[in-house]
Amino acid sequence: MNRLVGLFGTSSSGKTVYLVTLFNRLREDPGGEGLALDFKDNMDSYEYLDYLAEGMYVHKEFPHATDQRSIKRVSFEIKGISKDDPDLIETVFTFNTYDFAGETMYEIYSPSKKKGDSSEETFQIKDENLQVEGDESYINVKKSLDELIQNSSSFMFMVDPTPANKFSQDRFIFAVLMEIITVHQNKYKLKPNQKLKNISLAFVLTKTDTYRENRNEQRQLSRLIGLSWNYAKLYFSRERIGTFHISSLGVKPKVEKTPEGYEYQLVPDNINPQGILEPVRFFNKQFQEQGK
Ligand SMILES: Nc1nc2c(ncn2[C@@H]2O[C@H](COP(=O)(O)OP(=O)(O)OP(=O)(O)O)[C@@H](O)[C@H]2O)c(=O)[nH]1
Ligand SMILES: [Mg+2]
Repeated sequence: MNRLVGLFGTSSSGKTVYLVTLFNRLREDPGGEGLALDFKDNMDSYEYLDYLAEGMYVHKEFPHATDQRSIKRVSFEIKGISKDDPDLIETVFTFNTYDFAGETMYEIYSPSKKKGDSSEETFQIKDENLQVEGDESYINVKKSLDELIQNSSSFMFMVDPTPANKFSQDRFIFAVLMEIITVHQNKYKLKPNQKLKNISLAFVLTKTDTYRENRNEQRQLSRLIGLSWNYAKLYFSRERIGTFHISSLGVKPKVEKTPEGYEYQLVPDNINPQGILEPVRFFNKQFQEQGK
């Protein structure tokens, strides 16, 4: 079983901001939390996150909504450092994802899409990781996402507590779950009514700084993504489903208005992420158990 985690979430659910604050936290305090990042052969991921971190922490700018036509593979290893023996690197897993525009993912997996639509052509986009000219720098997004689903043994879903469209968010996550189930049932030749016992799922409620009430994650998930949540409980093993609430910022950002009346959020000066390491610890534990 590989140790790849695929990250999914609709547009604006907080994927990119999460990756940046996680990066910054573990970079500031390598090993202090018993966890460290290792970029190894993934220096482009390092540069990408470093660039976004500078934007957020120095220039106080949120990452732009990830460009629909761009695609960024973000890949790093997370190492667990043993508490008993700091010289020992205990466990390792690779966090491998594409920082995709949620919008693009949504269009691809939206089940309302008519069968027979050629998503093949619609989703040929430039791969910024590839430094070659011409046709070869274009990759098929649908194929990359399918590959991510095929190759990952675990999945993380970012759930926006204040989605632009609640129904769309649920439908999107549901569609991705269906894809995961189909792909893995085929891969391991399972019967259609068999659970996927080896796959771990983390449902992560983001932006919890924006509300006080209702910290009960399962109740929140039922309310926000009822269909997906029920489906997950049905097809995956209960011990392999983790639920979390996080705030990548830790404080509610102030809202300002441009002279034209357009509202935007200011990056707070005192970013103080809450709970962002919990999903990482969950995967670490899941992989350790699988490894036994
Ligand atoms: N209050 C609050 N807002 C947040 C938090 N994290 C992200 N946001 C807001 O949500 C917006 C979208 O976050 P992103 O991380 O860019 O979302 P994304 O999932 O990468 O979205 P796409 O790239 O469009 O798919 C940010 O610009 C912030 O305004 C958080 O912890 N708290
Ligand atoms: Mg993004």
